[in-house]
Amino acid sequence: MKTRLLSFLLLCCLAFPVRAQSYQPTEENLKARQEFRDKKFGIFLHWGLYAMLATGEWTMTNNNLNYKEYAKLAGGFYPSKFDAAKWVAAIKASGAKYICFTTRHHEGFSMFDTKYSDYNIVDATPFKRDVLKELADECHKQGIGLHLYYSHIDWYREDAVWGRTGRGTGRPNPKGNWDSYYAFMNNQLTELLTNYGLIGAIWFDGVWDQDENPDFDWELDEQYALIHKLQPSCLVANNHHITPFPGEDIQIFERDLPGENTAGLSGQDVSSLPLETCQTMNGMWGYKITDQNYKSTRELIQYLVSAAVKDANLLMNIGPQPDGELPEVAVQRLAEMGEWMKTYGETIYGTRGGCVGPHPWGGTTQKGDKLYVHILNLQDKALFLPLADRKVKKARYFVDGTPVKFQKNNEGYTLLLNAVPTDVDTVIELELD
Ligand code: FHN
Repeated sequence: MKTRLLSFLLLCCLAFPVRAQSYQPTEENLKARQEFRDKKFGIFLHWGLYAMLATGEWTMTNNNLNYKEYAKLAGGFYPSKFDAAKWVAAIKASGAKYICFTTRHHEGFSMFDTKYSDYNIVDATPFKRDVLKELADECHKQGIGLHLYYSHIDWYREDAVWGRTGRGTGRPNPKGNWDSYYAFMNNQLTELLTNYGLIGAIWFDGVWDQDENPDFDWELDEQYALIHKLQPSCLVANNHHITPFPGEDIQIFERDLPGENTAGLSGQDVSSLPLETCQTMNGMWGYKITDQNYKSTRELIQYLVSAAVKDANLLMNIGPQPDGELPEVAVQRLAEMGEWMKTYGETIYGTRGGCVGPHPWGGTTQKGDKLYVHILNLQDKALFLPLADRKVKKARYFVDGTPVKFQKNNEGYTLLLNAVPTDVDTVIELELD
């Protein structure tokens, strides 16, 4: 496995120099990157036919479900309670600034109206509604960004080349027909970037499926160029779990903050691109009926803050139910996060990772001459900050402006707090010279 991964990485490195010279992001794209960094918080939605089986989005391959049998799920998909306005309002209430929606996950079912396959929510289900169109219209109406997840893998289509997953779904030809599948993907991407208004990002997933076949050419350059041609400000993201390829505009981490690798998917270096970490609110991406293991609001807020401290956005996932509603617990978490953001959003939105990096007690975010010290876990009333080369003019509790005393020595400043912090995040605002 290790050798295969190494050859895959080597191949990517060899490919870099050629591609590196050819991609020059446009002004619009560079501006969009900064706006993306300012947003800090997004909500990921994994929704597809798999919601009906309620065992997560990998059920088709995990249980080797035959592709023709699996497709019959579509005939019974009628998410009667789907209400895009309600989804968007609940998500907006959390303080999130964008939604990333799975237009087509590995199962191969298109959750939008597409001319290029009948296996889609309008043509193959009794519901017959383009949920993406409804969602897009609401996002634009309610003023929240829309990003689109798009899988490079397809466990349903016969022309999709087999990777290391989806081998037991009964498709006849492991070799597929790359030219046909590649044209299909690009046609769909053209639809997505033409029919749904302004799209903040295309979020690819699945390149890792060919990690046993390092010579595989996904022809990403051309695909990325197509996206940038159709919507120059649209950011290209690819969750391939390795160092970004040229043509990509942001770097993604899965289930780990940049520079950490507890989940085993994030050994890659942290690049200078805008960063985003995606994480589940419970344990699964797609709806899983038995997974009620939701992270607490405290954990979610602290994760969001920890991402901001590391200069990354958090893309927090929810798996909508088969009836079209967001799970009640998720909606509650969104509301509680939103309450916190109402007070503390100023210390998160529009900030960058601060000059005091991440520490076990928390870390800092920064905007102009304001340094926000986020104390997440400290069993002490004194907090040392290595700020030797900066001058602190003032320190105060962000929440109510109560002044905080501090002492200076050659190495930095020590904040002398009124009490041992117990809040989800005790924020001290420092005014720097
Ligand atoms: O296989 C997918 C998985 O289902 C999910 O979509 C996550 C989200 O980051 N990405 C893949 C695993 O890396």
